[in-house]
Amino acid sequence: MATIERVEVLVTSPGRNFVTVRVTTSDGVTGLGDATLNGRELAVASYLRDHLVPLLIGRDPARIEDTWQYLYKGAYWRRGPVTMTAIAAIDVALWDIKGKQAGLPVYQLLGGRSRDGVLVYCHASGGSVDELLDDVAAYTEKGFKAIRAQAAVPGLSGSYGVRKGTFYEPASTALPDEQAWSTEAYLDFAPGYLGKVREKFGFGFHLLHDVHHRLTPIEAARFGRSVEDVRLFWMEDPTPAENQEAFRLIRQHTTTPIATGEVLNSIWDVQTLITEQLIDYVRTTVVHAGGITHLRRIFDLAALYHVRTGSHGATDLSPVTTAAAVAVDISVPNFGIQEHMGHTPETYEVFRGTPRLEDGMLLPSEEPGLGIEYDDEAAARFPYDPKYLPVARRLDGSVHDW
Ligand code: CS2
Ligand code: MG
Repeated sequence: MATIERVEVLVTSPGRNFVTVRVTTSDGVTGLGDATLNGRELAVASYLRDHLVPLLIGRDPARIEDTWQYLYKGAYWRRGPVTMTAIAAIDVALWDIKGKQAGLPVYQLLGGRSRDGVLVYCHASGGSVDELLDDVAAYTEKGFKAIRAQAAVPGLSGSYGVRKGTFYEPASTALPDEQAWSTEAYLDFAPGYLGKVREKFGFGFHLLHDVHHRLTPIEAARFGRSVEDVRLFWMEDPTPAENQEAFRLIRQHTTTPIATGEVLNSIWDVQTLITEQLIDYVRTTVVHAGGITHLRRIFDLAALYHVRTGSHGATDLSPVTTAAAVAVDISVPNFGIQEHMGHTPETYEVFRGTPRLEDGMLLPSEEPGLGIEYDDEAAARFPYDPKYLPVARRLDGSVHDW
């Protein structure tokens, strides 16, 4: 029986910071898992190096479920982004190994294809409404069938999601960038530009918007109501989700579909949201919600309540996560949509073999496992570079949800 012989924690920064786990078995098979937690990367790297690696050497790599329970229950201190990202990386690496040992792509181990491709959405943004409209035009020409729209609110440095250059990278400064925010200015401005997108381009594609946790429940209810004619595919993270019950108030006032979950890490963090049907899309990911093993549990619960999947897929989730996400997305019955921002050319120098994008759909690799190779030589060229996510401050100077 093969055993786990080596577990490496690889840190590199090709275009941005990534932490990757590589598990190697005694018969020379390797598996990769993403362990990147934006702005807190080294906390996960240490959790892995100092606490999980010693527990894995000599174990049977084939016992994925048992290893998951061993790491989750054995920690005593359960849940949370650092723990669940570390467990996720090991879990995904073991699925990669099982696929390679079986000579099958991971999606075949998860029950095979339930659809021909994975519908994705891209990010259109603009420092002005005109810039946003140009960006939407560019993405529709590229064949995208679903587009997220974000524009800068005049006078506010803290508008979320507005790209500078080719890629949107929120963690770009050596210390948190403190950005000015006004909910009033946003609520007065955002519904207007979303309406303009529909005016110019019609309803022939899905339109999404990320509120990014910035509103109180009643403000979110008002926002949802103010964009009902825009027929958004979803409004995302309308209010912080620590208090799941808060979504009841939003639900009472608007039929705009709601998506949340990218910062949530376990089935317990979304249980009320799903069982009370307070959301329409759950955005938990393989990398931050305990890997393929736990994410499927979340999605199975969601399926019982007609909640669809809408996994997070920003640039700070590595191509290993893209491949694992596509393996889950193409097989689960209640798939909704997958976020896909893409990565920088440097990132693809290190991570080879990312799923193919065709006509607004991601297609899984047919290679055994996840089909991603990690280039150590390339990775060595990009040393870790500490970066922080911004902090939003209201006009009175107080800290606000970023
Ligand atoms: C966002 C992300 O893509 C999204 O939906 O919410 O840009 C998010 O802010 C970053 O991934 C945080 O690291
Ligand atoms: Mg988001």
